[in-house]
Amino acid sequence: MSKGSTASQLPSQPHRRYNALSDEWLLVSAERTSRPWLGRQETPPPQDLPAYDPSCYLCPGNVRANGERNPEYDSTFVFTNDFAALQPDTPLVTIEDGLLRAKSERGTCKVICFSPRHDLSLSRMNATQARTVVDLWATQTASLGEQFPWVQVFENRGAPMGASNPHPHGQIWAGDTLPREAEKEDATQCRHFDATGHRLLLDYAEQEAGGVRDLGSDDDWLVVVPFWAAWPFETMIVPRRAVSRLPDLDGRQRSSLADRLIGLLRGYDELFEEPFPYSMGWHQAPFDGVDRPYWQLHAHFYPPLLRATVRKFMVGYELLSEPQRDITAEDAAERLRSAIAAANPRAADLGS
Ligand code: H2U
Ligand code: ZN
Repeated sequence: MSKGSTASQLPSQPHRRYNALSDEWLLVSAERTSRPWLGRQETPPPQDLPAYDPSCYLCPGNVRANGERNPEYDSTFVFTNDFAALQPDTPLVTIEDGLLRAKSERGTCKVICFSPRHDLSLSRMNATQARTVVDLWATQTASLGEQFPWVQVFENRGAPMGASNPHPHGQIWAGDTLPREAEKEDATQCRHFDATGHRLLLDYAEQEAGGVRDLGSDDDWLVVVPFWAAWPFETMIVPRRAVSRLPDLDGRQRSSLADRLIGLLRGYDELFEEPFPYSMGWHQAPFDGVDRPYWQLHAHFYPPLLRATVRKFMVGYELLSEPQRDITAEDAAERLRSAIAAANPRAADLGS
């Protein structure tokens, strides 16, 4: 079967798709975007940020909410979140009372500043600067993985995704237990490996590369709108060789990741001609000492916008039944490919 034929067989009428990574189904009902919208309008974020903002709690030399002063850092800067959701010394308590079960959780939360420049979002970085962020993700993962089984690297960008500040930054939360999303992906990847001897996401990359949802993959990385995407412009980045965790990436993979990343993010910013909000993050094999040959590193990007000023609300049906999307993954991929080409004019593909 040729690449893309699966998509062309799909009905334009409502249908459901299977998410092989989360073992969940979602509803695809395209053509709903033309319906009238009198609801909430998103306000475009400010475009002209200063290189330094005296009121920003992440800029070098400024004072944070807890009274501590940031160093005059000139590359990246990491600190323990002043309002951490997880603490390393939480007393261990377990409650088992019939159906009421609870258990304390230990961990830590870091804030990671990508650059001293208040205005230098990942999408505006050059490849060398973006590579610095990739290396930061990897070194922080390695050190937190020595202490905690689960390391969650992520970035919230833009007010619609709850980012508190436009200064380029992400977070890392590390904890003692595999959280819900990790458990789902652990189970599906394990099952696929047991059944086929292959990593699920490497088989998936093989099936998607060069196809209708491909956004400009190279030899090292698949960049794709997943077949099962739930958010309108959701994407995934997956290494095309077996890699379990960020610190395992070699120099070449890191540099090409930096290229793919900025290419994709520039495309996102181009799509609605404004800084594009998203939550992104890396899923990587747990650091719990268990042999998990089936685990493949990958990043998810979950942008909330359907149109420039209209966000996709995951509400009634989505909360109560299952996620539903309004444009097909193939349409989203086509629009993103055009935006990526327009934003990276000298590149034949992503970010080069
Ligand atoms: P978000 O923009 O993704 O919310 O991340 C910013 C984090 O920075 C947030 O979790 C922390 C908040 O708790 N923070 C500090 O640790 N110190 C501060 O002075 C303000 C914000
Ligand atoms: Zn700042």
